[in-house]
Order: sequence, then C-alpha cells, then structure tokens
Amino acid sequence: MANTGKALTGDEVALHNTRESCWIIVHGNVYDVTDFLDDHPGGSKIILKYAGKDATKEYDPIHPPDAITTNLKPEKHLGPVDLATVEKVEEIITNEERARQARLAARPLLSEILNFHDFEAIARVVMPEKAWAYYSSAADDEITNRENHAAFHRIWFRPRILRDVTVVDWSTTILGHKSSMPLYITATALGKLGHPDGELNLTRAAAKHGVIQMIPTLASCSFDEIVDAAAPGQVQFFQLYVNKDREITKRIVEHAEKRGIKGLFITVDAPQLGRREKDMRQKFEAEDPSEVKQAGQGGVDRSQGAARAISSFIDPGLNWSDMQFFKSITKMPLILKGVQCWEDALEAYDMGLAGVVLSNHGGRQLDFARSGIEVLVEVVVNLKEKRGLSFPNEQFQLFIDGGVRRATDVIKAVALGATAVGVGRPFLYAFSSYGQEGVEKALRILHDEFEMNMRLLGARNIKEIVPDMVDASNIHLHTVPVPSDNLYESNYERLQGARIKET
Ligand code: 173
Repeated sequence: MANTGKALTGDEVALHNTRESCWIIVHGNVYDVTDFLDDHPGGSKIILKYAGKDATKEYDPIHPPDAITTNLKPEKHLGPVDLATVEKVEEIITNEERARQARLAARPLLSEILNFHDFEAIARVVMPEKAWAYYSSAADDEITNRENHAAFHRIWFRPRILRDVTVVDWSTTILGHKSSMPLYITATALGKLGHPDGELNLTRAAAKHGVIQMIPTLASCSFDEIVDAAAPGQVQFFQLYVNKDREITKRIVEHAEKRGIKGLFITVDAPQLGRREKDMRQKFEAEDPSEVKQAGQGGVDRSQGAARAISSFIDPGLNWSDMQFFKSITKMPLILKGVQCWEDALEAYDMGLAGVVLSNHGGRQLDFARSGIEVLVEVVVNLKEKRGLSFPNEQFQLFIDGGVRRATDVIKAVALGATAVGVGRPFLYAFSSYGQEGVEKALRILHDEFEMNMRLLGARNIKEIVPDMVDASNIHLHTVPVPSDNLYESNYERLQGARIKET
C-alpha cells in the first residue's frame, strides 16, 4: 500500500494484526513490518504482540529514534495515523513490576545520597531488570570493569601543607572550552531504558553545572532533540560509531558540525561489540527459547542482548587510513576514543589528531584490557621520551574514562597528565533513579568533593595538581587482590565448620 498522504485510522491499522500482514504504529506513523519480522534482532514475537497496535512505548527505550525509518524500505512507511482513533494498548503490570514501582516510590530522599555508590545501589533495585542488566553489564568475567575502579586504589596522594587554600578553583578548559570541572559526561547508549527523558536529563543538568556532555551515536533521544535541549552557548561533543556506509557517516558528521558540536570522539575499541553476558541472559529469558536456538544456525542472531542487536552497522574495517577521510569532511577536533597503549596514542599524535581517550569502553569490550588510568602513565612517559611532549597539553589532549567514582579519582588523573576524565554509568544510575535532579545532585557531590580534596591536597587550581602529588609507582602491578569472581563462587556452597546440632 502506498502512502496516500491521508491519515490512516486505528481500525484500518488494527486489521493488519497477523504474521501475514503486520502493521505497527510508532510515534503516530504506521509501518508495514511484515517482511521485517524474521529480520528483527529482537525476534518476531515482540513485534507480533503489537501487530495492528501502537508499539511506541515498547519501541522507545530500546531503539535509537531513527531505527525503524532506516531499517524499513520507504514503501513500507505507510504514513500517519489519526491517533485519536487508535485504541490504547492495555498495559499489563506484572507483580514484579508492581514491586519495582513500590521500591521506586520508597527510594531515599536525594539529601540522603552521599556519593556515587549510593546512586548505584539504589539504581540496582529501582531500575527495570533489563535496563540494569544493560547498563551495568561488562565483557566476559567483568574483570576489566572491576579493574577500572580498582586501579585508582593503587595511586596514593603526596599532599602539600601550609599553603593558603582559602580559595580553591577546579575549573578548566577542555579542547579550548570552559568546563566547571576536569570532567565530562561521556557517551552511553539507550538513555530511555533508565528514564523516559533519556539523555535530556544529562543535557539539562550539564547546562546548570557548566559541564560538557558527549552525545552518543546510539542515544534514545534524537541527536537534534539533544542539541535543541542545550542552553545557549552550552558545549556538546559527539561520539561517533563509524558506519560501514561512509556516506551515512559523512552526513552525520557534517550535521553534527553544523549544529555546533565542538569535538568528534571516534570510537575505536568496538569493531565488534563485546559479550555482555548479563545483558545476553535477559534476552534468553525474554524470548521463546526455540527461536533463540534457531537463530544460532544462520539468520539473525537474537541471543546477543540489546546492545549487539543494534550495533551491526558499525564498521569493523575502520582503520588508520580513514583518518584522512575524517579530516576531509570536518574541521571539528578529532579524538580517538578507546586507545589502549602508548603506541596508538603516538600514532594519533603523529597523524595530527587533537587527542585520545584512554579507555576500555567501561570494561564492556576486551576483558583484561588495562584501565585508562594505567595506560595514561605509559602514554605520558613515552610521548615525552619520543616527541618531547609534556602534559596536560593544549595541542594533544589526553582523556581517560572508566571506574571514576570520586573527585579524588579525577584529581589523580589530572595529576598524571589528563586534561579531563569521562564519567558514564554513574550519571545513568543517577537519572535512572532520580531523573535530572539526580544528575544535578551527582554534580553537586563532585563539586563538594573537589573543594575539600583540593584543600587537603594543597592544590589551589588545576595547574597546581602536579605529578609529584601522587605516588603511582605501583600502577602497573596487578597484584591487588583479584576481585572476587562472583559468577564462579556463587556456584559453590561455603564449607561448613563445626556446628552445634539443633535440638
Ligand atoms: O557499550 C555499549 O553498550 C555500546 O557502546 C553500544 C554499542 C552499540 C549499540 C548499543 C550500545
């Protein structure tokens, strides 16, 4: 059926409610997804549940907004529906969901939240299970995920005393743009899984606190929505997943530049998405197991969790020679996100890029990749030795992300030469449990931590946070206790000691 331009009615759409003819409504538009059913990475079952109906509520949290329009041929876009004529989809609230909503309603006041760990603890129990699984999951045995945090424990301070620290100032510039702290909100996908306003929670809170937000390629809100929500003059960066189709990438990059984005962070650590088993298991439970198994033998693999399902467009062929292409299509500073050794940082410098993010993607890609803070140390040493650079450096900026939970973590990174650090999950947890106010509270917590810790360290401004203020001599030693391996250990019962028999 061709799009005639006249709005369809709910009754017309409702007729197409079978596998043979399946129409769905998303955001007031009708799509014929009959031929797409078997290609849907999330399986056909979930689409058929909404056949002939409005699927917007189910669609929104787990798809980037343009997923349906880019995946379906234009002739399958059947045009608008008169929403007044569409029957509301009856929401079935499970007992589990009811219990979750009760926990959400009973969450502590924001004033009782003292640190980032508190947000995480609350998020874990108030988020929908699927959303928690997706955000918190990491690759394989999640060793790198834990190491990201643990690595900061191997760095200790050497504070200076008897300096007048009445006034302390931790504001800085990132890629030449003012930031109230040496920290930015890094890119994380699918914000609406955690909260209906998704990434806009971050944009609005960032505006109030003068921090920079990096907009993800795979946001739940559209790129333009996020840019439109920014306050006048608010600085935003953009994280790019490079599409196999370079024309699409070119369009995205040019659009970002036109909309005023101030830095392009090209993700280079995800030619294939890592195995996040917590996320994958959700999928197994949600789908008809026979369908999942079948998919293993050819066809669309539906066993891979939410992230993998929507990442197939990412180009594993991306390589160094593509950098020339990026230089030719944009004047935005180019930064590689996901560099994991000094050799690649040096290469990026030699290519004239603006910087690198030393990152392992929040432990979500290669398990046993080292932490960003550890890699920072070797990058600073080698770029000094081989190119005479000192850090922080205006021309070639070093960033790290992963495991940051305290202002002291940020201060350690700055002391070791980073311009700024990225923080991802903690802000997701903050808005998943408290919306925009949660993110604002998280930023206020950091503010207070910076003020106190800079005083205690004897650093009055960012320039005074120098390498001599930290002892990172153990950073490369991975001899800290191996984090307990919960997956393995939970399979075993504890040995019992002598016990008094109950009578
Ligand atoms: O870490 C991620 O989950 C991620 O970067 C991603 C990539 C592709 C699709 C969704 C998320």
